Amino acid sequence: MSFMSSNERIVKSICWWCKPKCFVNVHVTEDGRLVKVEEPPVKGCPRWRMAKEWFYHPMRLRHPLKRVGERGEDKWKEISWSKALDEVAAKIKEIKEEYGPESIAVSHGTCRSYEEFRYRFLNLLGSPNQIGQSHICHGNSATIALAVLGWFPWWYPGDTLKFSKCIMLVGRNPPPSHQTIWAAIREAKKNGAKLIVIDPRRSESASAADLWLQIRPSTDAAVLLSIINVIIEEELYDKEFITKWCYGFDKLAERVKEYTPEKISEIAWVSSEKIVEAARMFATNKPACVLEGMGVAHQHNAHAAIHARYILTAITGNIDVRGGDELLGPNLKLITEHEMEMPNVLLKEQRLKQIGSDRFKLESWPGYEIIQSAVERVWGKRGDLQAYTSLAQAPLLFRAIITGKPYPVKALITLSSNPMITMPNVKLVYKALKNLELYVVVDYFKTPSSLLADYVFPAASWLERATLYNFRTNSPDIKAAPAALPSVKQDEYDRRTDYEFWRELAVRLGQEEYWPWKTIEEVYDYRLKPMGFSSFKEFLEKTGGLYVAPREYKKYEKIGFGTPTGKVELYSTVMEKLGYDPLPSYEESPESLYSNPELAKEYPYILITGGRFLPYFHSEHRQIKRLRKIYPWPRVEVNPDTAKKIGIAEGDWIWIETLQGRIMQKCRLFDGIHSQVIHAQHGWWYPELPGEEPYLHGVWISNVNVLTNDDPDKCDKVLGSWPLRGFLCKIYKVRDDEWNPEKHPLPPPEEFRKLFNLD
Ligand SMILES: Nc1nc2c(c(=O)[nH]1)N[C@H]1C(S)=C(S)[C@@H](COP(=O)(O)OP(=O)(O)OC[C@H]3O[C@@H](n4cnc5c(=O)[nH]c(N)nc54)[C@H](O)[C@@H]3O)O[C@H]1N2
Ligand SMILES: Nc1nc2c(c(=O)[nH]1)N[C@H]1C(S)=C(S)[C@@H](COP(=O)(O)OP(=O)(O)OC[C@H]3O[C@@H](n4cnc5c(=O)[nH]c(N)nc54)[C@H](O)[C@@H]3O)O[C@H]1N2
Ligand code: SF4
Ligand SMILES: [Mo]
Repeated sequence: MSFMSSNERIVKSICWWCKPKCFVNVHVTEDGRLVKVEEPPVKGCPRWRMAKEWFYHPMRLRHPLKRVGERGEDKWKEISWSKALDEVAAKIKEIKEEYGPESIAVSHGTCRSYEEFRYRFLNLLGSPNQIGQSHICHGNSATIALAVLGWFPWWYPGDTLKFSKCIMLVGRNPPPSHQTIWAAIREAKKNGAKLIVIDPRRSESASAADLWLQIRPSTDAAVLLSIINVIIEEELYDKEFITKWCYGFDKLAERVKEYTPEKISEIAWVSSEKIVEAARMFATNKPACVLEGMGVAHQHNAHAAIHARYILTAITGNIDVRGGDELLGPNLKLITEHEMEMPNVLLKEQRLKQIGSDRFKLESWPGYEIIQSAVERVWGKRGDLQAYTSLAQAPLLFRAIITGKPYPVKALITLSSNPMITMPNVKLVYKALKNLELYVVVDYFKTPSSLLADYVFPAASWLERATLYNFRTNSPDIKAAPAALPSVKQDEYDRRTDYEFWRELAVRLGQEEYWPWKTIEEVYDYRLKPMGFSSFKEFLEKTGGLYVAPREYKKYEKIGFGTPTGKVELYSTVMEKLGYDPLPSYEESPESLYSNPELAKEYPYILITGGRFLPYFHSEHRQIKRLRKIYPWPRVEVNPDTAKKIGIAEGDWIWIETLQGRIMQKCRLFDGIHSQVIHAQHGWWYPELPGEEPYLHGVWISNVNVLTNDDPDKCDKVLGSWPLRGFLCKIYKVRDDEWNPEKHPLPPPEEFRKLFNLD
């Protein structure tokens, strides 16, 4: 902390507006007002300039709110924190007594809050029911990695990626999604690295690639298994590593025999030459790594594609080497985020009740117990958070809220999550949220989800709270920063950290002895003590907020792998034990041109959703005028030949329709997409439209999750993750006599309902 002028100081803070979590300098006046956020060291960040507008925005929540009208009427009264928490705690107690603790659930979004306290709260309460985005956002990758490698190779941009000689991006596009990773890839490329991109679109990454495989969506498992087939056929694998450290190579070799490039070429719409070229390029340039992203994680068959991706780096000898899949291991002295979750306090009988864990067993309690005990045996501590490796399945939980089966779920707390936009099948989510006895939201802003809540709590943002981040326990490193601004400002706002929210609720529910620390800084004092720091403050002073542990490679030569066999499990004994196929295989999507030709007659295009774009982050920042000026409306990418055939042009509003419903976005002609593939953006709502029903700040108009199908039968059968990409749709023009978001006035309620098929 250094002083700039007499009434301004600079605090080195950690920005959580998106994934790189950059250190940024925040300028603050002495009386606690934000002056500005300085430009971060990351090129191309579009958000830092919006800091002041964001922080002082009129839709930013200032005080806790209690609903006074019906759900969805957008009528509220301000209430104090203590009164609101007393009332919420009393209601939770009542629900717990009547229906059991499992009837109380929590939902999370992408990891940008204190992830560790949700399960601490739930485990102590006795509920196994946390749902969230980690099921589809790297949590599925982390779970498979822990199962087959015994640790999750955290894609750590700066210090490993730049040493790679071959980088394969599978369904991942870092230029808009993760700028620091892209900077490292560019550095590696400058040093001669090859870049292979597997993506149905000519993304920014594909444009820069040495080799681009433009595949049919959701065929990644087939393509990766075919690449493995070539590597084995041509004996390009690392024989020594496989003999010493891999389990099940012979069975794998047998399995991939049928995945010949010729056969897969037909399935995946990519030439066999390119499959062979990718295999050779990957296996002969070392070290090599794979970064898989949401193009893979959001498929119906995600587990197989992700498993194949880890097999690929393993058989080429790229595990725990610099520039490959580096296994960092835990910080053995710090009290980790995972330890803070207290998974062991939940009784066995409660674990068994986790919704979906009898059906989707890998990323829920049954898998967690087998996977993490092997990890702990070898590394001395467990890996990635329980909130990423043991979850209730969201689509089944929402159904339980509606039907009461397998048992009633009556209360939901969503903290740092906006399910009305980011969960699949939002019409069902809407029905579920309305059916709750208690719905609590903790957020920075008013959102469509918060409109359905009984209580809305204003969260202190990253600018108003201290951070100590241990990479979800996947790394020994630590990133930390103090709060830059006060979270409470008399007569202006009264926000609390997410930690204080959980603690205050927990204390009211009799968990006081487990939450002895009043503030998040006190928690950090406690967690850092075993590392020899007397306090969080001392840690910041001595390290400047960044602790990087010394690196050591090929640690398996000393300790083995954290799997049941102690080896890399090409053939997964964990999956076998849980009753699944231990090897990956390709399965056609249940809703595709080939599996459902009848449906394809009416819905002839393949829809992919949610490819990242700047300047937005998921559903956030649509309130920020500075950003809306740059990017006012949602875009759907359509091949020019397709557009011509249908009679639509650049900039037209078009309807996108699936079996679930229809929405409208603006057409962007793009010749980098196949003529049968459509790519629609996600995260769109219109904060400027009214909050009351049926408008709900425009949640039904352009929100792509109106279209996604969360039918549990269509979810990944091992992980329970839901498909957000690769299903059938049709598109057609919004007629000139129909309304669109650029037209005024807004249609009256009944007309609006009709237009968007709202019952
Ligand atoms: N169709 C489709 N759907 C998708 C995706 C897709 O590609 N296609 N992507 C999926 C993926 S990978 C993800 S991760 C999810 C993201 O899903 P979410 O995490 O739900 O989305 P966000 O809009 O980032 O954030 C939700 C809310 O959290 C609030 N918030 C942010 N930080 C904090 C905090 O620290 N504390 C509190 N209390 N609130 C906070 C924000 O104001 C915002 O309202 O979306 C998923 N949904
Ligand atoms: N600007 C911005 N940055 C973000 C976010 C954001 O919302 N906005 N969200 C953050 C979060 S939570 C996440 S998870 C990351 C995700 O970041 P990434 O993992 O990079 O994911 P996406 O950009 O969603 O998708 C990557 C690519 O997958 C392709 N794709 C679609 N279907 C398929 C398929 O079937 N196979 C293959 N191989 N590719 C396919 C898309 O064309 C797209 O180019 O981004 C993070 N960064
Ligand atoms: S918005 Fe993202 S890229 Fe920009 S400073 Fe924050 S974390 Fe870094
Ligand atoms: Mo994500």
